[in-house]
Amino acid sequence: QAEDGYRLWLRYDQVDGRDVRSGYRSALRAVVFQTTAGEDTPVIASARAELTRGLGGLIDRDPTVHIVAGELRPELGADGYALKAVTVDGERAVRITGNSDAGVLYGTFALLRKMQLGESLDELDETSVPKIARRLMNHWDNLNRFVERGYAGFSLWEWAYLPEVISPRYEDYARALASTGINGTVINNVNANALILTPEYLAKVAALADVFRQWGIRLYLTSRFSAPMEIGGLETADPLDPAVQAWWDAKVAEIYTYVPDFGGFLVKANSEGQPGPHDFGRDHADGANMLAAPLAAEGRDGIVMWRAFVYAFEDDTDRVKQAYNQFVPLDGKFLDNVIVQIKNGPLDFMPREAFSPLFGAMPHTRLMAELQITQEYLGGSVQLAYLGPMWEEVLTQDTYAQGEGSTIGRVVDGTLKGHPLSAIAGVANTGTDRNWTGHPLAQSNWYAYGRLAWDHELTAHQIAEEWTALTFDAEEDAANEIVEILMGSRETVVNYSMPLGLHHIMERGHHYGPGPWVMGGRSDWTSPYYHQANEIGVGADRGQFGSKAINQYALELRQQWGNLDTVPDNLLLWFHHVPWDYEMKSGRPLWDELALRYQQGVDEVHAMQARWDDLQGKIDDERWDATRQRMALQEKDAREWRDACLLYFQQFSQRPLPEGVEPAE
Ligand code: GCW
Repeated sequence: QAEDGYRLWLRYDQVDGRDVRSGYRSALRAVVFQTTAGEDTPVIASARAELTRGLGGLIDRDPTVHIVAGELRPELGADGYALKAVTVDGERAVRITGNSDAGVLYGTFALLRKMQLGESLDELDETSVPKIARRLMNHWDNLNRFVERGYAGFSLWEWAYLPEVISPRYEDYARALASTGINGTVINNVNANALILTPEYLAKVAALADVFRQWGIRLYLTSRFSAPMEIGGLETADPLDPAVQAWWDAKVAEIYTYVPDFGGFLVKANSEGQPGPHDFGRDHADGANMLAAPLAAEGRDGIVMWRAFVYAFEDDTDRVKQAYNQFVPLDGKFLDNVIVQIKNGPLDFMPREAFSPLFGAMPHTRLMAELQITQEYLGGSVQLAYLGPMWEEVLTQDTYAQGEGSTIGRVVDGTLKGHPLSAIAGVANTGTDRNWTGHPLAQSNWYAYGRLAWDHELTAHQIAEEWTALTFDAEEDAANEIVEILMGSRETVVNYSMPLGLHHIMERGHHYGPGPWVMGGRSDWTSPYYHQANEIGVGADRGQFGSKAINQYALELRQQWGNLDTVPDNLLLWFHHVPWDYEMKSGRPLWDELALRYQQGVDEVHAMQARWDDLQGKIDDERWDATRQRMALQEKDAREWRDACLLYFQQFSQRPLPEGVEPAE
């Protein structure tokens, strides 16, 4: 039973129902893998192994696999696939076509997924092409195996044993990624350690890359900007110094001798104490281009993902404005193989924030989104927050950069500006926990990220349904119930922690519980900087009389969000400082509304617990009980959030709790 968690969504238990089983058996006498090369490659071998594993479990069949060459199908692009019911030697078969072996691999997983979902194969004829070219995981894993903001055990990478000892888990990890279409992984923390670029570590890195490659996954590394000084013996890391450029050129060439299909670098520079080009009087483009040049030399197709998560304490402009201020003047200055990696919000992965205005502001630069799968600000791996709805909200958000319909999804997939290089990143929630993610239901976030990276137009609901069906043996009613619980869970966390656009009011350091009060140290790491509560009201004024952050958005949004009458409740306190007695859309004064939202969050956790209790016996006991226990802790946490925040803000509002809100214990 413990394996239920380990197997993730790749369970392949026997298909229920004799009819369905026999239908599948007769439709799948053989499988044809068709690529332009028609070769049996290591990736094709993985696809075949997965098919054997999957069909063995689902219908107890080891099909004959034919590998054939076919015409290029331009509409499938590099990684897309087509599934089609065909006849081979008079027998029914399914043909999986891709231009590349990776396409066939993704098609194989798609076929197995359809069968796990009980879909018919009879008239099978469909294609699917990923909208984004580089679909990446980001691991904030340190070389000592501590995972920054990781809540599911230690890093999966066993540095001390590599390269000789290869944990079987590396392959299971790679299979899980490939099953959703992920094709790249950055294995180390953006708060980088230069040691990973030394030969000793590169040999270990190469061993991991060898495993991942068989599943169509390219390996990427973070690079510490000051590496030439730390491991190269140079006196400077100035990007315009020829000796520094030469050092990186040689280093990149060396990396390719270890990892011939190396994907490139991810860089956090001049942010939160990390070194960067500003240390040498240069800008982000100087730094990124220096690293990008050798990655594009000699036929290589490596890229630099340069993070826009930058802010400095010394800069006294509103923190949410700083990235835009630093990057927009550099638009057009980055080399073609540089892509700027932007967190969905301008602050930092809050339960809800306005989107980063950079998405609508750098037309001549390739831009990618960084989403956070790990729940740094949404309860670690204790609290349930299915993030599909949050990412759907982000990806469908209109930037109006080119008029209506300029969604973040279209910025990121490159179609808005016709940029050929497109990418997306998700900060991993995986670790050595037996079930990979700690909270059994947090696997849904890993899955949802992968599915959205492939197709950002899938809905969060659709993905939740899929994941639930793949993950649990539940009857329809119970499965629907799980989907509903998942779907509401993120908004519940918003309600009991940071409703109405409140943000960054969590406890410092661990970021887990409430901490709206003053804590010593840097003001930009303390909550009053963000909520600005006083006797008059609460919220950050980012309008024309405040920090003017709103001016970083398109006119349509400036008008909508800048106006108290039209700003949605859920971003109210993100953009406005609002009097405690301000009459909300509900007709209630702000203070009452705020208190009731906190209460609503707690009530929703209670309702969720009751619904979960009813699922006892309808899914396996182990995962049911593990989730039940976490919900008990979440309930305590939710009350703590409500009580701490309301007691704190009440000092300013000086108003009684409205009816229906339970007083603090
Ligand atoms: O959210 C903050 C986190 C840091 C993280 C940083 C970043 C990796 O608290 O732990 O560092 O963001 O994204 O660089």
